[in-house]
Amino acid sequence: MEMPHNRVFSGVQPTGNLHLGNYLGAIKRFVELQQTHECIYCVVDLHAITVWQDPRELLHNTREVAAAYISCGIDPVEHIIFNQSQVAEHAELAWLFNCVARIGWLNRMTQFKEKAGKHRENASVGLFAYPALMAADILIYRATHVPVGDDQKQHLELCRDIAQKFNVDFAEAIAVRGHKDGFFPLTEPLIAGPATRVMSLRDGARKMSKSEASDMSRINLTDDADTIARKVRKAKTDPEALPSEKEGLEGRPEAENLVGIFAALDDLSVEDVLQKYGGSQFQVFKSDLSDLAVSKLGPIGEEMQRLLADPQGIDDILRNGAERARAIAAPIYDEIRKIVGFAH
Ligand code: AQP
Repeated sequence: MEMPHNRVFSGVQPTGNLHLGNYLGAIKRFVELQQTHECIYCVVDLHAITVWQDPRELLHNTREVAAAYISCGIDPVEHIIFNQSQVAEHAELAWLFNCVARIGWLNRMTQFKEKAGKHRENASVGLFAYPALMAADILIYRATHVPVGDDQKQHLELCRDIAQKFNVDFAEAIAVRGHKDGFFPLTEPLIAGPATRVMSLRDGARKMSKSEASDMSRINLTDDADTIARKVRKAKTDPEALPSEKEGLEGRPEAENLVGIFAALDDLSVEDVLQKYGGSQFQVFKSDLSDLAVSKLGPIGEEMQRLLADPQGIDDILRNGAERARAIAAPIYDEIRKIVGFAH
């Protein structure tokens, strides 16, 4: 069994309100990586239920993420799109990783602290164990690279810790079975570009997020042109003109966020954007940003609606993707059983 060299895995939760941050921080990068890597993109429904989901909405949201993947340019024939719960090996390996990961490691996860908030005792066990499932999602394919937004960096570090501990804990059995450099790769996070952390349009100190109560805080992939324009126009800014140099964005989180969004949408660097707009008032910049966002996101939203009109068609794509994902995961999990000493 060969260790893959360029296998990408990543996922998005079907929790509704897919937004510009999910697009620029994750899905747009997923699309680019198809040129150079073997890509497996998952709709992570097992992660979604770490917080209660209405079953009808979960099903719709799962199809919506799949539709977004395809509308943004992911090819479900050349690569793989599927939903996590259809490949049982994710959950099986997650259990094993629950026994490899240490409580102390999970206690340090800032996302759990933020999501559980003051009601920690009331949070689901799944929400706490989330990063072990995420490690299983990646390592059940022995994926080498994972494109994610900046908020997932800590979970990726934990994934590497779990892989390393497994490789050490079972070193002898791994070597006996002929794996020379450990069984799991130390997966590399791919976090790069001008929009790894897109911030709320209402507050430059908060991440743009699906669960934020105010819809004005984010641009949804399904927003129409008027809504996008209104949200950009109303985005919080400061009274100064835009600077010509990157350093001039320091201490101006809202300006920095909008410039980063512009750069990422137009495949430019922040420097390029500032060269063009340095000295301009926000009114001018926002008008161009709004046109740019509408021209990039409008066709995606329209294509999503078209695909969602045929839910059966999306389910077929997910089922086919799941079969192909399982064909990769099953032999890897068989090998893991042998390494660990499960009778088989
Ligand atoms: N604001 C963001 N900027 C850049 N990347 C982002 N991502 C999420 N928000 C931003 C990236 O999108 C991918 C999928 O995210 P997810 O669905 O797994 O969940 P999340 O990170 O919890 O997304 P939200 O929108 O922030 O949801 P809530 O409100 O539930 O917390 C990931 O690669 C993520 O980094």
